[in-house]
Amino acid sequence: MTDSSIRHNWQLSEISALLEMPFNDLLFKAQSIHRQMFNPNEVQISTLLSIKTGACPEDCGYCSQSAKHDTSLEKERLLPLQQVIEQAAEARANGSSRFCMGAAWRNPTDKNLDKVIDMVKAVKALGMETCVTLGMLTAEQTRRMKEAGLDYYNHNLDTSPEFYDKVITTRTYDDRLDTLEHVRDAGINVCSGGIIGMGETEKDRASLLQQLANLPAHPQSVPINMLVQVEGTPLFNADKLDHLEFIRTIAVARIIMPASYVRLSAGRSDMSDETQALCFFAGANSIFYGDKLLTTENPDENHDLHLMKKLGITPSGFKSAEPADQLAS
Ligand code: SAM
Ligand code: DTB
Ligand code: SF4
Repeated sequence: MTDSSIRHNWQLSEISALLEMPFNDLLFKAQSIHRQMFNPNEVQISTLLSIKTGACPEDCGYCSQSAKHDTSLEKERLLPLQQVIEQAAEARANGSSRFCMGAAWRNPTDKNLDKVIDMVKAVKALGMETCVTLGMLTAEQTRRMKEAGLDYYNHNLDTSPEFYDKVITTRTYDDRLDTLEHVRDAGINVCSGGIIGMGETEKDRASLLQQLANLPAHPQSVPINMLVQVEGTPLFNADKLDHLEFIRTIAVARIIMPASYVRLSAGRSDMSDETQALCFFAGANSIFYGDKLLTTENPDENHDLHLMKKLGITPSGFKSAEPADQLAS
């Protein structure tokens, strides 16, 4: 068996042992596998847009958009198609090749899905890849999304099955696994990961990674979010995460899902350049690009372009020629 073998039978003890390796050994292993599978100096970039913000009936303890939490978020109705097209065109002009649209729903109604399908078709017509995250989907709804040409569906497991009910009570872990099954069965690329820094233990992190790696197929994209603490949510003031633990989580995701894109996702605004550089070294090879995630901030584009330039990283999602080089030095 080579280091980069694709396995779906990871034991919790094996994953915990990886998480606990000496840091240098762990990063060396992750980087070695990364190099067997990917160009180590390329990072895929996507732009996010919240197409329907706030007033969500779910109670996810980290989320600014839950109607159950008293956050200062402005609620919005589903954006009109034209506005979505304009935002996607702007993202494309800034060099992004994938456009991800998120809605604060438990699940879309069929009527809402019709509207999202129009958005997917319009964004694809701009020559961009599409990704949406709309909550739970039925098998039939997933087939319709596939027909519309959707490239990726994002639906996170968020945390371990053991810690899950400390964070979310309005939908079950199995509900999430069911949606992932529909997405996989429909032939849409799966984007699924979780959040680190919610007060979970190292064992919970191992257990989340085990769930992801032991799915029938590894998600093509694995977003690892660092909790963005939002005032008014139950997880505001959760114990601050040691960023070295976050980097370790990225490294283990790289090792156990060697062919997947591992996305250094939410939380980059709270990370130093050095922390992000270590995440890339540990095998992260995709990011969200643009100064806003869904409702919270992300590093601005210039900062990211400078960082990539400093690290000699080429944004592989860029359509235009090497925007990192267009910067003044
Ligand atoms: N409502 C849909 C759902 O939950 O499936 C889609 C949108 S939801 C905001 C997408 C993912 O963003 C969540 O599953 C969670 O992993 C991540 N997320 C949301 N709020 C976050 C926060 N404050 N910090 C880090 N990640 C967050
Ligand atoms: C994912 O795993 N992270 C993105 C995307 N999938 C949709 C969302 C991060 C949201 C961070 C909090 C916010 O901006 O509301
Ligand atoms: Fe709603 Fe998604 Fe936020 Fe949960 S994470 S409250 S489902 S928008």
